[in-house]
Amino acid sequence: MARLDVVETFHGLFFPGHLHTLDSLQLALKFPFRDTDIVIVSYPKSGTTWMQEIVTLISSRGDPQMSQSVPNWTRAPWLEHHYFTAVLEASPTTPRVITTHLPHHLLGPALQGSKAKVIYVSRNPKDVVVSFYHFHKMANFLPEAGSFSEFLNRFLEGTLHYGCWFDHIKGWTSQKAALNNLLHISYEEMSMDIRGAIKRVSSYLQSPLLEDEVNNCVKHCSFSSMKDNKMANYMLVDEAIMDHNKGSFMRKGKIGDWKNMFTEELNQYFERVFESKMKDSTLEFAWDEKREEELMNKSH
Ligand code: PPS
Repeated sequence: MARLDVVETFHGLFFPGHLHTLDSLQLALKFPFRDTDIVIVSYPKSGTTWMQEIVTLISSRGDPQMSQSVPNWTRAPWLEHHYFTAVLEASPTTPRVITTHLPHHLLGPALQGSKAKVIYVSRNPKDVVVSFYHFHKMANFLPEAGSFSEFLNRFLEGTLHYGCWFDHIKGWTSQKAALNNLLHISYEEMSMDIRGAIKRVSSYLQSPLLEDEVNNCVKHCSFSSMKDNKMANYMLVDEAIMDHNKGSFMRKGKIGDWKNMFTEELNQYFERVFESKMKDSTLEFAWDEKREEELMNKSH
């Protein structure tokens, strides 16, 4: 299934046809979740692969055997991808670990009433848009990125593939969703204190770990370990689909890289849109400017 130039439009959002069909998207909305399922939810480029690695490592008590022998899309498949049903049937993980980029207004109803454990991963949207921009350059199933300012404009309008970042984070972290078994953790928290983040996730998943096991999780989910892990770094994906000469999936793994791409003017524009779109939100962000310097210094 190549369909590299196909775009699926579903409920007004665009999805790459290489990974999605209208059928696979429809099926996702009707998925019968089990109370034992672990669901990793994120807007693209927010730390999804990192959380897949963390959850895999927690489930195997720090033993990297699974995370180093099974690709991330098999051990934690995306609910909305066309291969999902086949992969899940042969799933090597118990409990099942399911990943999704779908917004809450689409997936919320399927989760309603389920006790599935949702882990929502967010990231500073300025770093998200920069990471997404670079990813568009290497992923041949995504549209041309264009210039960074054009791309940023599309991000802020919510017209990029997978939809609007603002709707995504507000939808999933709204009080209604929060009551429904949801752990919200940010990329910045993971960067600043990975040990604490692993403990938070393991305690949420009711899989307490011994100190040595936490140490092993920390070691195997580091940026450098994952960059070398073919089961997480996407090097298994054919050149025709991801052009590894044009960039790496495991690109920088840093906080604050947006400062290398945003001009002062773009930053002011971003801040204006952010303020207006988030004015109805009470979320507090770990990427608050006050803490950013500290986070950047601590990040590898
Ligand atoms: S995707 O395509 O939506 O699944 O992408 P996603 O995994 O959400 O995000 C990719 C970015 O996460 C970075 N990453 C990490 N950073 C720090 N430590 C670890 N272990 C790690 N694993 C993945 C990855 O490098 C991408 O960010 P950028 O800023 O592009 O480097």
